[in-house]
Amino acid sequence: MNTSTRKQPPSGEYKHACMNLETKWRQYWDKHQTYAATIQTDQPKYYVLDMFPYPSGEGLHVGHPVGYIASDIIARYKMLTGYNVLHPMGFDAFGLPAEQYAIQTGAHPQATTQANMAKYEQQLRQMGLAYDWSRKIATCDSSYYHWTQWVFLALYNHYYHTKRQQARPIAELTDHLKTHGTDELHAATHDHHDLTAHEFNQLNTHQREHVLQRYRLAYLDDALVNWCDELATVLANDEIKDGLSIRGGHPVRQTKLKHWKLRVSAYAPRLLAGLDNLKWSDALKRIQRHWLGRSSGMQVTFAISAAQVQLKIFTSRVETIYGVSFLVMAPEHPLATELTTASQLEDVTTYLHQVSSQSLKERAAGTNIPTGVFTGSYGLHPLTGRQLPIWISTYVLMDYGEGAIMAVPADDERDRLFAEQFQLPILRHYQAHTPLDGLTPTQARTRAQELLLERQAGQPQINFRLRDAIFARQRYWGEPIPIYYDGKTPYPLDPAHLPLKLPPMDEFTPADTGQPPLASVKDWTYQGHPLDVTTMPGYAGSSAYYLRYMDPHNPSALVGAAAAAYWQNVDLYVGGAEHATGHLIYARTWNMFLYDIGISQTEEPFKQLLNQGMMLGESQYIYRIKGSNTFVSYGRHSHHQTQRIPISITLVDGGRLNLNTFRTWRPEFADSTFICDDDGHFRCESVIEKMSKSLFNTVAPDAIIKQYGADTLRLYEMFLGPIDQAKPWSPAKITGVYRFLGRFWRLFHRHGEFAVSTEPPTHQELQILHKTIHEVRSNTTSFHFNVAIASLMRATSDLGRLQCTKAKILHPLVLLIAPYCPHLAEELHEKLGHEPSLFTHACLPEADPVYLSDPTYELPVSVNGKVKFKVMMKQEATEAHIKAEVSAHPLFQTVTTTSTIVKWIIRPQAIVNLVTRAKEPPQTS
Ligand code: ANZ
Repeated sequence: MNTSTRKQPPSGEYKHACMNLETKWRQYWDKHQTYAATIQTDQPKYYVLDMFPYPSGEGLHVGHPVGYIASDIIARYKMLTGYNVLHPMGFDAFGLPAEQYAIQTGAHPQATTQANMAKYEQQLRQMGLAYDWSRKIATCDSSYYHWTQWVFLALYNHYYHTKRQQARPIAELTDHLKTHGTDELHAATHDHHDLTAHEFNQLNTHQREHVLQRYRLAYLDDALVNWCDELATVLANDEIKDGLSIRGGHPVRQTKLKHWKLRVSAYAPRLLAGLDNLKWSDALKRIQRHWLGRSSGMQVTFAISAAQVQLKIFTSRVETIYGVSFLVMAPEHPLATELTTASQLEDVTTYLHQVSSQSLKERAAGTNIPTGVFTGSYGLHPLTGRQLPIWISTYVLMDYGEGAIMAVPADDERDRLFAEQFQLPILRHYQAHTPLDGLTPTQARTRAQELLLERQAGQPQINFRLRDAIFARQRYWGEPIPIYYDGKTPYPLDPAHLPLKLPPMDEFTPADTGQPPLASVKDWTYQGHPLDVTTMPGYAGSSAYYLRYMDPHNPSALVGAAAAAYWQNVDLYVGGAEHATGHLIYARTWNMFLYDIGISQTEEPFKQLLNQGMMLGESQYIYRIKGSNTFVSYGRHSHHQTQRIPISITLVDGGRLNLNTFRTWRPEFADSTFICDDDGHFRCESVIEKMSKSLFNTVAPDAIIKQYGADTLRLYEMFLGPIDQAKPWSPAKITGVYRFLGRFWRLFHRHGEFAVSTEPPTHQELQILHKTIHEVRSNTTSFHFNVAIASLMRATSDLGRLQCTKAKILHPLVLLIAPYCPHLAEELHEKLGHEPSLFTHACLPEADPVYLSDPTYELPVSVNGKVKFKVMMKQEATEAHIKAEVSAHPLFQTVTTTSTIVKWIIRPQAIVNLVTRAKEPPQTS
């Protein structure tokens, strides 16, 4: 290494320059709208999108930008490789936290959300992310939720045609009902009832609407929901864990409520098939497939001995049909009361009452010790005619299959437990003495299907586990639902009257009655009719936002035809893996629907998806003796007598607690006492885990940017490790990255002055450059950002060692680092005499294969162990070639004039050693 460079302070010059140049370039980009995207039909488009954040009060921590920096690198890389890039950002601004916060503090969600968005935007801007801020959207702006409401109305006005596998206008369905009734009706429904055309035509408007609700893609349904008293809202299954709300940990119970639902289940087959063509990770596809839960089996009909009705069940194991010994219905099954006999009425009523007040948790617990009640009725086995008692139990779920099962205790664990609990028969050898005797399970399945089909007691059925999604929240801070009521019958608003604006309110603590806040708004009416009082759930605003970004200011459409035709869909979507199910299922469903009705141009919204790994923090815990204010140093504590408390990482230095600062951290710790180690120190327990405000282990990016600049933060976050893996934040390593940028900067400077030459580069310099171009390009497009950075680092040291100051090498290097460190790159690009912005005018260099694989190598030739000269050799040279080449070398002659070669030792690719003996001086006679 060049010693004069080494003597300089680690990053002196860059350190002085970086703050000013970063501000300068951010201002430049803003002023010149460098990242504003416009339709360029002669240029290929690239749409790169971040999952937009919910702007929480805490602001961003260093974990959040991992994804934003990754997508930014790709966006900039695409700009430099000829694409017209759309890279927008906005805010998912409706939601419960702002409302909860408002209830606690009195600060209005509108005000806190605005303030939080401003803070987020400022934080994002200072990272130098190439967003087209002119396209910013916030889901809580009425100009945006206008279109969320519009999609809702469109869903309301369509049904799903199961044969065409497409959404169709509800008017077509009405026509069909008027002329054919439900005959030959191929419409997805949650509640099928046969109806003749005559019957339908006899219905009044209200009754007809009641029928249509069974088919609309957005419909009202009276169904079981997870209700949380504390949050006064319905929660989705993925918002609950172990019977408690994930947010806040409040108890959740099941209750019946009429609310809006979206018929996402209708799209399940397409959601499944579509996965095959997406560039998503296998892990993510697996999660989605599991969530969709395709199950193929049979619907089997059991006649009821004493009633006119039949009981339908779903089984995926029809080959076990001879082992059926009883039937079980879910407590909510519509036939539950009908099938209950007089003598069982009391027991059944008690049971149904008991389970209706159970929480989900209690219900889940019931699967270990099953509960249930006999209805008194019997079903007839379609193949054996055997009488099968019909039971009711919570282990059968209403919203799967038919809400009823055939129990095969010999083959199904839950059925066995139930049979044992209630002493029901267990038919052990179900295959013996039946038409399935001696068949393999697959053959038995086919045979059982045939038998049931012959007797018209069964038909093949494909079930998806995916449920229709609840689309309502009993809360204030969300999009109002554009529906009004005439009596109990819902009617849609005229789309021309959208947006239906959220009325200003100051007091929205949920009433004990469970009535949503909007119920207490005076004049919450539409043309004299009361409006719906629920608001849309969190996922509403995020389900089509990628389309709105394409045309964010369009006053008359969600997205105009030209914009949708040009931008198509998202080429790369970057975000957290926690959205693997909810958001990605809803957004795909909305997009498929919008595709069906001609708004979206492609069936899938997100072609490629990158899940960034989580940034882990280092939390600190201390141990308090239970019921006291005395703390015990880590290691001296006993687990059962102490309580583990997370504390702020700012109170700890080198694993030791700063006792005085700790006492002032929280009023309740003011008079704490400490049992320290023998050396007088109080030790804390350090744990690497998720970075989160509640663990006080978050690190904000602001201070780091202030100290080192945004380019260092960007580079550091990408250099920490593979993008898709979780990694701990380790600030000690920032200085290494910072020093690298100092070295990079010094390639262009001598004694603090910009100094670059126009000399032509050497072969070796070109080799370094082109190898780096190749590595940075391929590792950037494959998201191996850390590897690409390592290549840039290697090139920097190699060129530094060669004291290369040549523009022909250094300018391409600037372009290579530009996606990663855009500020630094813009500055050097300008200093090299090029027009800014490099993201508008420059092109990423391409690797010239000539310099990539070096076809020749230098082979040292030694004489008696001492290297005398080197020959250029072809990689594939054989020993014979080598001998010939070496012998032809001019210096070989000097060897042979004075000595005789005794031995050739040839090691291709390594060395040639000549063993020689001095020549006898010529005999003079
Ligand atoms: C008989 C049988 C025998 C079953 C056996 C399983 C094993 P997958 O495959 O996940 O779709 N089932 C059907 N509807 C249900 C409901 N609403 N609540 C609870 N369980 C229900 O699961 C289908 C199987 O789950 C069905 O096949 C049914 O039990 C049960 F050895 O029928 B099986």
